[in-house]
Amino acid sequence: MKKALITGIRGQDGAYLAKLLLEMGYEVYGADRRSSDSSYWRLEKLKIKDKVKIIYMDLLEESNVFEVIKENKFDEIYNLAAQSFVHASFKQPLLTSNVNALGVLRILEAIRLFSKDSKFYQASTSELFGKVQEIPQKETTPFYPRSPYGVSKLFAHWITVNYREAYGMFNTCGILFNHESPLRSIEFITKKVVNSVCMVKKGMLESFKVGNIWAKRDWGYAPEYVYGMYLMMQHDYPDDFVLATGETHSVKELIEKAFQCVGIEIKWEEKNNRIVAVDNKGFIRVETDPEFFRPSEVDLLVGDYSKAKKVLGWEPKTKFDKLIEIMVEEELKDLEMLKVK
Ligand code: NAP
Ligand code: G4F
Repeated sequence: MKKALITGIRGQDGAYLAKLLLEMGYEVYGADRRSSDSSYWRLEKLKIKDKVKIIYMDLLEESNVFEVIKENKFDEIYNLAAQSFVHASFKQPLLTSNVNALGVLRILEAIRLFSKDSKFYQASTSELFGKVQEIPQKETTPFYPRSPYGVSKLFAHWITVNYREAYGMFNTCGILFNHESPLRSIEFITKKVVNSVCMVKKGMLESFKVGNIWAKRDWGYAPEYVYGMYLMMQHDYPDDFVLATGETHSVKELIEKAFQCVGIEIKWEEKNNRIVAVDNKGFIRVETDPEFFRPSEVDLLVGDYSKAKKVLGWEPKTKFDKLIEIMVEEELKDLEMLKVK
C-alpha cells in the first residue's frame, strides 16, 4: 500500500486529493498545523474524516517537518499548504514568504537528508505569470509575479526545480490556474460571489461589495485538478505542468452568471464614482469598494494545458458555466440546511 502525505489537508485541494488517493488505495496522512478549531468540515463533507491519519506538521517549524518526514518515509508528498490568499499577502508578506517559500525548502531539506526516495509535488500557481508576458500562458512563459504571494511561490517553484536538478530528486511542480468548488474558502471571489448571490436570492442579504470586476481568470473545477496532481506524480520522470481550462472570464461575468443561475436580472450602472449592479426592482445588489482592490493586480490569466494533455492525458471537463452552476446549486442546498437548523 502506498503511503502519501498531504500538507494543507484542511484546505480545498487537500480534501479532494485525500479522497482521490483513498479511492486509489493509498494510506493517506494529512499534515495539519495546530489550531484551536478542531473541525475538519471539508473532510467531513466528503465523508473521509475517519480515513485520513492526521499528523501535526507546521511548515514554520523546521524540527517538526524533519521529524515527520524522517519517521514516516512517505512514497509521495504533496505540498498543498500555503498562505494562499493573494490579498492577505500584501498585509502579511513576511508570514506568507516564510510559509510559502521557506516552508517548501524545509520539506525539501527533510527529503534530501532523510527520505530521498519520496516523490514531491509542489503547488505552483498561475500567479507566477502575474503581469503576463504571453497569451495564453504555458510552462515556458516567463514569470512576472505581482504580489508577495506570487513572489513567495516563485522561490518555491525554483527551489523545487533546483533540488530536482542538483540532487536528482523526484520533484514535480503543478502550475495550476484558479480552480474552485463548493469547498472553496469564502474569501476567494467565486465562493464569495456565489454565497452572496444565493443569500440575496433567499432574502438573507441585501447587497455585497467586491473589488476589481475587470480582472480575468481561467477558472476550473478543483476535483479535476487534484487528479492532474496525481497523474504528475505517476509520470515516468518529474517535470512541470500547467493545468487550466484555456478559457478566461472576468469577475463581472462571474457575477452576471451567478445572478442568472438564481433567476435575478441585473444591470450595471455608475453611481458616485462606483460601479453598481441593480436588479429589475431598482435595488443595488453589488457595489465596488476600494477595500477589495489590490496594490498591484493580475489582470488576465488564461492557460495552455496542451503539455498536460499530450504527456499525461489530462483534460478539463468542467468549464466556467458548469462550474458556477455546480457551485450555486450546492450553495442553495447548504443555505437551506442552515435555515432548517
Ligand atoms: P487553501 O484552501 O487555502 O488551503 C491551504 C492550507 O494550508 C490550509 O488548510 C492551511 O491551514 C494550510 N496552512 C497554512 N499555513 C500553514 C502552515 N504554516 N503549516 C501547515 N499548514 C498551513 O488552499 P487551496 O485552494 O486548497 O490550494 C492548495 C495549494 O495550491 C496552495 O498552496 C495554493 O497556494 C495552491 N494553488 C491554489 C490554486 C487554487 O486556485 N485553489 C491555484 C494554484 C495554486 P488552515 O486550514 O489551518 O488555515
Ligand atoms: O479569487 P481570488 O482571490 O483569487 P486569485 O487572487 O486569483 O488567487 C487564487 O488563484 C491563484 C491561482 O491563479 C492561487 F495561486 C491563489 O492561491 C488563489 O487560489 O481573486 C480573483 C480575482 C482577483 O483579480 C481579484 O482582484 O478577483 C478579483 N476580485 C474582485 N473583487 C476579488 C474581489 N477577489 C476577492 N478575493 N474578493 C473580492 O471581493
